Amino acid sequence: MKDIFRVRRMWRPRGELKRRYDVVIVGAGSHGLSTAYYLAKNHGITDVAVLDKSYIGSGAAGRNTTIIRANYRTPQGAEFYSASVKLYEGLAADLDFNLLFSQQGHLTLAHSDRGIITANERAEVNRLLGIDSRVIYPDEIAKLCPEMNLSEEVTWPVMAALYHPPGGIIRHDAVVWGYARGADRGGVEIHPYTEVTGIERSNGRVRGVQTTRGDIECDTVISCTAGWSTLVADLADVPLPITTHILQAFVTEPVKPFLDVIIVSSQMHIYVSQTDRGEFLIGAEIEPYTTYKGIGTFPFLEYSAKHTLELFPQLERAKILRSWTGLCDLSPDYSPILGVTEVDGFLVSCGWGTYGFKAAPIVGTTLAELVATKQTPPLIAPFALERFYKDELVSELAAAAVSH
Ligand code: PYC
Repeated sequence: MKDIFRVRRMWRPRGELKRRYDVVIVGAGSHGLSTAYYLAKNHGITDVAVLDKSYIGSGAAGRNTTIIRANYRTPQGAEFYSASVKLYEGLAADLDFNLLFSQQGHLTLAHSDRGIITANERAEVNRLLGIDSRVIYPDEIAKLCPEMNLSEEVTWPVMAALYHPPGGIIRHDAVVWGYARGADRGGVEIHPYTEVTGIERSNGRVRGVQTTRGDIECDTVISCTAGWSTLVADLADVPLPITTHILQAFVTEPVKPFLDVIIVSSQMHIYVSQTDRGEFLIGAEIEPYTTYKGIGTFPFLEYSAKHTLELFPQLERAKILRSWTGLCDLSPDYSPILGVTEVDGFLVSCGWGTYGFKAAPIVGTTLAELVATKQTPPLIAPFALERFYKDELVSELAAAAVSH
């Protein structure tokens, strides 16, 4: 065949499943694929299969709102997400893949005295860790975002904001495809449409998994399944303190670019950014009820649009193009659960709520290190499952982009 007709594939087509791998990763989203990528790249561990019950990036990775930031409230959270932002900054070069990362800055609005106190607390924690965050007031906010309505004639006038310059947005599908391509080139096998239906154990340790395409032996199983994490952990009889909720978001039709910062208001339960295609991407808090049903609701569209219009009345005539929901697995302290469980060889990355996508690179590097060295890296030690038994919670409630 002539070369011009030979299309270079992003990754190899799914082949036969082997009967044994060193590591099986459940979930071909941003966490599963980044873990596979760093296992191969950083540790030379390539006898790895990534399994997914659906297509690559079909879960939370394909349904998020692409915000990357490190302005968390706890020192443990801020340090962890800061390491992730740094990895994201070099990721396009590392993967040799354009990820359209735009570090345009992130503003968390404060509309009350209490909001200003929380913003100051977060800024203090961030700055002590070398993270660029500070509280700014309406004159500076107006310079950063002249199009936003800063008048007093709104329900919640803007009094201040936590400004985090390194915050940004990135193309979520590019991140997933870049990691998938990198993992594939490193020798990892990716098997979409291969559902894990059981986790085999004996003497308290993992021996393999059952799948819809046959049984596999392995030494390590890593669950990176976001909203389905409790169901997968149940297969290993590991109870997780997690509830699953949906998060909804929508985009408008594309309009001329005029917003080049990310705007978040916990008080108004919205976050707003403008994508590289010109769409306004708008989301809200997670729904308070637990469900696995990805059905969008009209009340969500109505209140998010209403609140956004208070800040950006010029969007009054913009049409909603599409909306979506994603599953969020929520832990009691709003921090993730990462690392080992009581079943030897069964590791988890879960409990991310709405924070998961922004952690993908640091989850991948730290979990890969844990598998390779059998030692929990200090950066993720605070997020161990056992903290719920020892009452050592890491409360990130105040750092949710919107209350969740
Ligand atoms: O934590 O930045 C965030 C976020 C944005 C949307 C959902 N969570």
